[in-house]
Amino acid sequence: MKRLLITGAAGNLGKILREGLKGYADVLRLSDIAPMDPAGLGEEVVPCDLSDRAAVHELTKDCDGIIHLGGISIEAAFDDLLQANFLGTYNLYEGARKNGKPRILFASSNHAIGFHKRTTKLDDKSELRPDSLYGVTKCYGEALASYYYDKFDVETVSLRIGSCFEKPRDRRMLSTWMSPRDFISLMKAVFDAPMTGHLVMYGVSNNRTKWWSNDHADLIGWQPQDSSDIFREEIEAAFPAEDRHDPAVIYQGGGFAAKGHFED
Ligand code: NAI
Ligand code: 15L
Repeated sequence: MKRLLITGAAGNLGKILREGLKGYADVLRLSDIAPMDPAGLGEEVVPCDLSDRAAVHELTKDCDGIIHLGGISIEAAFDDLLQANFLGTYNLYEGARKNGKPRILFASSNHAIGFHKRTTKLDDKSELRPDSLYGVTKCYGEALASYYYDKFDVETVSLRIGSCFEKPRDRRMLSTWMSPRDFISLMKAVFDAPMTGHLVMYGVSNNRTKWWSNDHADLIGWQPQDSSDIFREEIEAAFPAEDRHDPAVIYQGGGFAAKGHFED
């Protein structure tokens, strides 16, 4: 891998990958609208607003792979999501199409399917049920990825990330957690795979309880190493037992699904 572009490089996951993918590509091209640390050895820092099509066209030149993390990562006003997530992701795909069609990792989210109940086990074929406008932007990104593969042969892994943090932050995350280490190994598997087509996957560690089947992850040979179980006692002691009538507990999307639930 000569040059790997990471959008959203100033964010939580971007910082994890900046460190974790050191040396994986000859050059990591790091991009964000927010300030980033200066480029180190084997790095290029290229500030860019994803909603600026001409700038994204330049940004996506000469890349062998793209990890698209950039955009708004929580629920937000439609007009803001429109610029960063809808327009930004379109610009990214157009840039990729016109600049040699590098494979893309699209950071989708569990909030694309967050209105499924926790008692339903999902896989890559499950119906999209977004739990927020933010989740709708992720459904759109997955649809765009599918379209750009079918029509233009741009490959994508659409990764429905659960909760990628140092450790789970509440009881829900005991099921949705993905360790940073598993995330890094997954990124390598995505770009090492001989082919992916458009593949939908779940970004989740090997937790004891989980709501998503990732059997098709075998297609790219990824095996998560970590499990939230080592945090279970600590989390269960810190957070009260869950109320099974609470929408945040009924639905996989948790607070994203519960917020504004059946309200005006
Ligand atoms: P984050 O909010 O920390 O990082 C997102 C980055 O995108 C920020 O640095 C922000 O400045 C940048 N950005 C926003 N608008 C932009 C624009 N118009 N142009 C250029 N850059 C822009 O989010 P995080 O946690 O690092 O997540 C990364 C991606 O993964 C996001 O797309 C998020 O939706 C997705 N994801 C993350 C999960 C997690 O557990 N951290 C779970 C599910 C999905
Ligand atoms: C997401 O999509 C968010 O980007 C992240 O901040 C977490 O809230 C995560 O989902 C989650 O569901 O835990």
